[in-house]
Amino acid sequence: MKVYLVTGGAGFIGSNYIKYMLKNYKDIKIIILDKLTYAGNLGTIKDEIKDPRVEFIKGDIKNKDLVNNIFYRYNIDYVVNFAAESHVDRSIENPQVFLKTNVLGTQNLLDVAKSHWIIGEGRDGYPIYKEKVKYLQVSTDEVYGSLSKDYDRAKELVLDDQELKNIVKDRVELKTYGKRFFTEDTPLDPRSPYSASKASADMIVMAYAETYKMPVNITRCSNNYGPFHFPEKLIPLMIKKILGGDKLPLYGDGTNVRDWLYVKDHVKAIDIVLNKGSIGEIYNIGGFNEEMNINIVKLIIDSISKIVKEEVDYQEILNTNLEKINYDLITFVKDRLGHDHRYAINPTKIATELGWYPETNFKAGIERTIRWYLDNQDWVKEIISGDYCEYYQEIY
Ligand code: NAD
Ligand code: TDX
Repeated sequence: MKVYLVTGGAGFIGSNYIKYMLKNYKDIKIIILDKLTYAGNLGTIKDEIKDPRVEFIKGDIKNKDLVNNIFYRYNIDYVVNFAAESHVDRSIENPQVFLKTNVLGTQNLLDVAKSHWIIGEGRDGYPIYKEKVKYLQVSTDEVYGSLSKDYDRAKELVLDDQELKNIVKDRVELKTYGKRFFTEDTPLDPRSPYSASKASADMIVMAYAETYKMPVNITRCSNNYGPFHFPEKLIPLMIKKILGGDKLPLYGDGTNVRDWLYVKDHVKAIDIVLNKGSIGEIYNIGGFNEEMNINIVKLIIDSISKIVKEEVDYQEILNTNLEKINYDLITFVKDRLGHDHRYAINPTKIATELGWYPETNFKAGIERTIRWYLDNQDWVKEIISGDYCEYYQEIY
């Protein structure tokens, strides 16, 4: 039986990963380590923590003694590190906690895992590790920096339409805003304190792979959306504000582009990389599903109006009149400092080497997500109490 240490498991993607794993594997043990910051919520994993296959431990990934005790007690085979400060706007306000958690936390996990997994020393002087152990760092496309119309660097792949189609094989619709994409070889060029902290963490992971030959993988995924997404991020924030009849703040002119992937497609990819990924390799994860922020917000407005018009029970949730849910709610506000223009992932490597493909069409995924938020208003109310409210009072 494999024992997984899943850090940040009470957050958005970590919780979706745990749900996926419990559904798809019978004989596993999952130890969740989460500090329960403003972004972590036990309500998100309330059923999972009752499962006999799961142990929940509240704590910090930077705490060496705690992580050491977890390794002694549970004999961990896999570490999947989701724990992070994850919101770009917060990193602009307060960078230090990003460096502490994202960089030093990662280094602490690597150090403890290394000390428990080494079983000897080879003739070449490098450590020998227990068989079938692995550390997986969950990273982001933001480490590659920003793509824009005048952006021209040699290592980004240029793909034509047929090549794009060969990769997604008609499973989902394609939407791109340029021919240039990040590959695993694109040089790191982070531009926000958040992405700089994630890039630093990636470099530390690769340093442990090179220096100590530690068995690691890094995954770099594009923007996720789906259930349990904290309502400070674009999609859940807009859903929440529309239901409340509030103005919808779009940064700058709303033309920045993100590549969106349904969270369930992401967690499946992580499972595949952990099982099949070659040691020491980095895998980009994304779905060729780019969209401008303004179009996303319009799509959410249209979808909510349609669903609520057709299913009258949902009208009780609204704090506004149905007729007021329209594009007039959109308000252009001051741009994010250093706002990256476009992210676009090329997932050829994970598709061709490991057989992973995006499966969820964007419109269907957005509708599913909206319905989830409509059906889970108690979760939204619970998670937005506390620190989150104070932060938003300061900003808006
Ligand atoms: P999230 O903010 O929803 O969750 C982060 C979780 O980590 C929370 O449960 C929080 O309590 C926990 N945490 C924070 N600091 C901790 C610490 N010091 N010790 C222990 N636990 C701590 O984030 P998310 O959106 O689920 O992102 C998970 C990971 O995926 C992050 O590493 C992020 O960089 C990466 N990522 C996110 C996206 C995205 O679109 N959300 C895309 C690509 C990569
Ligand atoms: O109110 C808003 N208005 C707005 O125009 C918010 C919150 C965002 N935006 C814009 C900024 C971005 O161009 O929408 C886009 C998406 O913003 P976020 O949801 O904050 O995501 P992003 O900054 O792209 O980062 C996300 O994807 C990559 C995650 O938060 C990261 O953790 C992940 O690594």
